Parts: sequence; structure tokens; C-alpha cells
Amino acid sequence: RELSDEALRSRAAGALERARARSTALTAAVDDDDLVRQHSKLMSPLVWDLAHIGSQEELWLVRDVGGREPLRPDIDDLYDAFQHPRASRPSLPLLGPAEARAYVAEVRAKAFDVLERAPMTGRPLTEAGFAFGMITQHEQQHDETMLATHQLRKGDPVLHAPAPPAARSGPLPGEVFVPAGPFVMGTSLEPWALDNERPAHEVEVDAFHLDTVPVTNGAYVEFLEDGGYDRRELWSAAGWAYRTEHDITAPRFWRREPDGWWRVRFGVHEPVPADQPVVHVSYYEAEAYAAWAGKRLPTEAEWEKAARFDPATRESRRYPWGNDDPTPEHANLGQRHLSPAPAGAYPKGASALGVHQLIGDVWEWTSTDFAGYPGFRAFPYREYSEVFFGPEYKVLRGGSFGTDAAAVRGTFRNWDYPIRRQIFAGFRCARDAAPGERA
Ligand code: AVJ
Ligand code: FE
Repeated sequence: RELSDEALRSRAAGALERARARSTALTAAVDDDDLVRQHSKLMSPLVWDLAHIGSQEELWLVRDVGGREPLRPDIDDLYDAFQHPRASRPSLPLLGPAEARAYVAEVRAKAFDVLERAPMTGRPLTEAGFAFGMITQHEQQHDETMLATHQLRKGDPVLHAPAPPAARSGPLPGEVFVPAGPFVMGTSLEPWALDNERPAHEVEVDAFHLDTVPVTNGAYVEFLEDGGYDRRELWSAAGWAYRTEHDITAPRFWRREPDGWWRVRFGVHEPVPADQPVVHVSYYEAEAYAAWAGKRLPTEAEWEKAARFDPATRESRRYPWGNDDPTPEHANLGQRHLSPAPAGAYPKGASALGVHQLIGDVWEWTSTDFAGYPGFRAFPYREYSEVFFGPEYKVLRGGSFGTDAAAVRGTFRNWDYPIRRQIFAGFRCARDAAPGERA
């Protein structure tokens, strides 16, 4: 380990502060009525997310790491996501906006006190600051969830950010060839990696082709206008049932106007930009598009190999561009922009194999069911990932414009139901290489 305890503590403190600044901004952007309202049955009231962030921080950092007395044992149950499904949360006796703000501030003060004294080695929960990293990631994950709630909210725009950068790569090939062979998937070293990313293990991957960039709105409109949503043969049985039952005919938030496709994005009505990755599509729509294109979705292992494998060293890197933490030059992360950036906007973020925009912009659906890697051990609690393992969840990779850099990396695994569209999810396509095909 190269970092001193002091450096680890200050890294953790900075990460916690950045997360809190974001939570504060997302909940200050609307008035109190808006904070307690449920904007969609799919989501919690924003004030629930805020106090839940504090509650998890109290449980893990104040009580568990710090061994301190509980602040509010009476509200543990209200903010336990497993006891109350999202739809029922508005009817609970939740902390109001002012109480929730005071609560999270009080927890944070205690957590910082714990951090100042916590040993950074000797106990798995705090090794290299893990618990602080886990709680930072938890807050950032809920911040992304709150951002999705903002997207579902009706009314005038309240969030503002500069437009994403323009495309600046030269012309890119449509696909990248990934040669057959093993690579190391997952990690045993990344200090803040969560349980489901562990351990590192070798995986054999057949040769395949992967789209250089995520599928853009322009490409998606071609599928749509070619009758993609009405052609049964392009859809899986489950996908067709979903499409039919909910009368899905375009990505969520899109509307057909006489002059083309428009969308609502954080309260702004705008023509759908052809050059940006498509976002707000379900797994089933991604699957149907891929069939229409004569391709398929990548497996999770294919995605990670394309992102991390360096053919020169045969090693797996932390990020597509190498081992350095993300900067604004590498990827569209951290809600710096309120949309995906055009395809080709991040040439410095390309992987060693030449695949672009794997990290940032849109979460990418993969065809893999969420499961533990060989040797998986739930840590520190089964409810982070293990209880979700199984065929009902699909893995998503790479993070979106709304994901913070602290909450995504080359090994990071997200998961959701294949019907979900309110998340910032898009996709790219893959196809098998011909037998014996080489680059
Ligand atoms: C990893 C994004 C699927 O939001 O449901 C938040 C993260 N776990 N609180 C989710 C999480 C507990 C989780 N995802
Ligand atoms: Fe949570």
C-alpha cells in the first residue's frame, strides 16, 4: 500500500464531502412540497433518499466502525429499503425536509469524528478506508437515483449544466475486433471495489466484434422507423409481452412531433440529438434493436474485456484509458452535463483495443444475469448484492453522465430489471467473429 493513513483519511473525507455537496444540491433545487411528493411510483420521495443516505451512514460508520451510540434507532426501519418498497414510502411517517437535513448533518459530523480516529488497516471493514468508500458510493448511487427522480418530475427545469463536449475523434470504425483469449475479470486489489466485483479471476472469451461507440439516437430512430417496435420476430417472448402490455413505442421521454422526434430532458423540450447515445431504453428494447441490426448484446465478460484488456501487456487495467482516475477529458461522469455526450466526444477515454465511451454517458445493458463471480463472498452485508443474484436482473456496465467517478470503474457492476427505463441506460451491440477470424 502506497498511501499513508492520513492520505487515505483525507481521500475518504474529500469523497464524502463531494457526495454531500451533490445530495445537497439535488435536494435544494426544489421546494419542500416537491421533496416530500412522489414523482413516480418507481421512485422514492427525494426526502426519503436523503434521510436513507444518513441512515446507512449512521449504521455503518457511526455505529459499526465507530462503535458509537445510535442517534436515531427509532427510524432505522423507515429507511430500510427492504422493509418498504418505493411505492409505499410516501405514506410512511418520514422525517420532514428540515429534520432530514439536520439528521444527515448530525450523522456526518459524527462520521468525520470516527474517520479521524479510524485505523486504516487491521480490520477488513476499514482496510484502506473501505467502509468510508462504500458509504461514499452508496450516497453517490442514491444521488444518481435522485437525478432519475428529477428526470421523472414534471415542471420547469430546476437543474442546469453546460452542454456536453462535441465529438472530437476523427472518423471511427463502426466496430472493434476483440481477439479470442483469456483476460482477468474483476478485481482483488481495488480498495473500494464492492463485493460483487471480487475476486479477480481469469475468463476465456471467444473472438467478437463490439460497436466502437454506444448506439446513437440517430441509429435508434432508423430501427424505430423501420417498424422495429412492431416486428414480433425482433423481440424475445418476454420483451414482446412487455412491449405489448405497456404499449411501448419509443424510448421513455420521447414524443413524435410533425418535424421529428422530441424529448423532455430535465424539463427541457428539445429535438432528439442524433449524435448522442440513446438513453432511457429497457433491456428488451436494446435486445430488439440488436436483432434488427443483425447483432446481439455483449456479455458482461465481453464488455469488461473490451474495456480493460491491454493486448500489449495482456493485463487488465482499472479503466479503459489506463490506471489513472477519471478526469473530465476521459469520460462524461459526475453530472457535469445533463445528458450523454455525442459519440466520439472522448477520444482520450478510449480503451487499449480502441473502444470509446465505455465509461460515462450511458449505462450499458449486457446480456448477463447478475450473479457472483467464482469465489464470491458477501461483504459486508448480503443485502448489497447477494440477495439480487439470479435471472431476474441484468448487469449494466460503465456508468452514465449521472454517475460519479467515485461510483464506477472498469470492474463496477450495476444491475436492474430488464423492463427498467427511468435509469440512464443505453447499450452497444456485439457480434461473434467468424471461425478463425483475425483482426
Ligand atoms: C447498485 C444501483 C442497483 O440503487 O438499487 C443503493 C445501489 N444499494 N442502496 C440500487 C444501492 C443500496 C443499487 N444499485
Ligand atoms: Fe440505499
